[in-house]
Amino acid sequence: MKKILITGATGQIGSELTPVLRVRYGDQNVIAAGHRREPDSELAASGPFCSLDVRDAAALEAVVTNHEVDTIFHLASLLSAVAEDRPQLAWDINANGLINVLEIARKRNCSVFFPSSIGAFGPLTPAENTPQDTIQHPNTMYGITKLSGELLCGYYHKRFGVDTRGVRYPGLISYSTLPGGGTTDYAVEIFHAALQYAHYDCFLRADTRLDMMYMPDAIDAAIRLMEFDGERLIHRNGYNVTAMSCSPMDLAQEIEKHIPDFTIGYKIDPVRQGIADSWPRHMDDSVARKEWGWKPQFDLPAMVEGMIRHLSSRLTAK
Ligand code: AKB
Repeated sequence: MKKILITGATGQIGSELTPVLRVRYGDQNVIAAGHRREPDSELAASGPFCSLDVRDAAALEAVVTNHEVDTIFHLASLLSAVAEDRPQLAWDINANGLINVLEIARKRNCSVFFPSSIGAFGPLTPAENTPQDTIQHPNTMYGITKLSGELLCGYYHKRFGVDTRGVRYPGLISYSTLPGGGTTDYAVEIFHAALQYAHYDCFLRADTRLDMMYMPDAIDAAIRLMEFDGERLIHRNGYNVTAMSCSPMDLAQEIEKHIPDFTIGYKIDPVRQGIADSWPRHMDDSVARKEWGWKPQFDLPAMVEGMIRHLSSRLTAK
């Protein structure tokens, strides 16, 4: 990786991956691209930033060519709940955007990182210890675009030799950027509400257990996989990766250890509950551990401690 383009750089993963890659590869060698959302001042000031809609193949090609990009972290995507609300738009951004990225990667010999998701699984998937290779059959538009993405990345590698790689992320938890329109967003919102109001009304049932991961581990997974010797990768795309499996009730109990008067209530959103019920409860990520050394650093108590510490200092500084 010498010249890196990050699409969706202003989003939940991009806004944390960009600074880490800039430290590692040099500010000028990491081009952050975002659509509509204004970059925060740090992101725009610390290196090149461009406004880019991944559905615009010509604009994408111009950025890749002008900056001599050799690696693309393609993070631009609609999340599950918003994709269910606007399925045609989700297909356009998530699937057509990815095809544009893969095509330019084919032409310009770029490596591509594509984040799939637990959303690529569906109600027929074994929910406990979900194997790496298993029945998927997602029943949401988000899941359909993520599964198609895994397959397209595999196809471009086999057919055209494009160096595609990717993981299936669980719900991601971070203190610096709020997610937007996901089913696992509750796991971030709960911290903001706990620190500001000591109460949170959760849109998923108390016992809805899903895989989760603290953002530093998610960033580490992306970089570790992209820096790994490609010759030694067998699966390449759609690696199961997880760090913990917890429900809203588990998370609330852990938060209570830091904020004793914290309370949680439940106001179920049937759409997001339906999506969550179709996802695995806990993935088996042993293939990623074996093939490229994936190993998360943060379990539930360590993540909760980090979130409360960082978020409270941010809220106090405001
Ligand atoms: C979402 O909830 O849509 C995402 C995901 C699990 O892919 N966070």
